[in-house]
Amino acid sequence: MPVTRGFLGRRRGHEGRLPPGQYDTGAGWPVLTAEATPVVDKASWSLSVDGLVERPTTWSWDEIHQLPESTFFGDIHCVTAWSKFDVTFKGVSVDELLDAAGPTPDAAYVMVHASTGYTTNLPLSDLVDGKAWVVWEYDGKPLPRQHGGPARLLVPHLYFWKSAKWVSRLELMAHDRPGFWERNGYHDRGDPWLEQRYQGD
Ligand SMILES: Nc1nc2c(c(=O)[nH]1)N[C@H]1C(S)=C(S)[C@@H](COP(=O)(O)O)O[C@H]1N2
Ligand SMILES: [Mo]
Repeated sequence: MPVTRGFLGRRRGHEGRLPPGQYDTGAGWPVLTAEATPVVDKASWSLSVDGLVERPTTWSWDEIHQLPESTFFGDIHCVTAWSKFDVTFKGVSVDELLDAAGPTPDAAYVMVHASTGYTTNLPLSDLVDGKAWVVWEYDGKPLPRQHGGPARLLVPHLYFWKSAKWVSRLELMAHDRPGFWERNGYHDRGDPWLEQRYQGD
């Protein structure tokens, strides 16, 4: 019988799923926002993939919903030490967006921009092969505004500061450049299993 990770998670609890130095925040979901929470209207919402791509592409709210939907079920980990188990998000895989835009051979890093000006950087390899999503639903409901609604990036295998709320642009680059928290002392990559919290970790 096929057994999904979610089934195992509910059946067997959370052993082995808490990265070092993290605690289980339980049913709550803390809000961590550096800027003022914006009101982002779906009618004017857009997401662009540009920079080192063959076909710079911008999707409207309706257009992005034409892409094949995909669901993430799993865990998220914030650098401030809370982890949250068994979260469900729905949206589109970043792979779909990159397939449309066509990264050029020299594209190796991505600067993720939010409409508020928040930025975070990642290696392109951390956004491909089913590891990252642009999501608009949490737990079957529209993503709440304070959590990045109408849509945010989701990169659950890295600390949650990489998951930019109110995401508006993925800029493909040849060379790495630090984003907002990375300029302010956070680790460039942020793997929770390696406890890459701060520069030098
Ligand atoms: N635009 C934006 N995105 C952001 C942040 C932010 O301050 N602004 N904070 C990051 C951090 S540090 C974390 S832990 C998560 C928090 O997401 P949440 O408020 O939905 O829990 O969003 C990340 N994305
Ligand atoms: Mo965070």
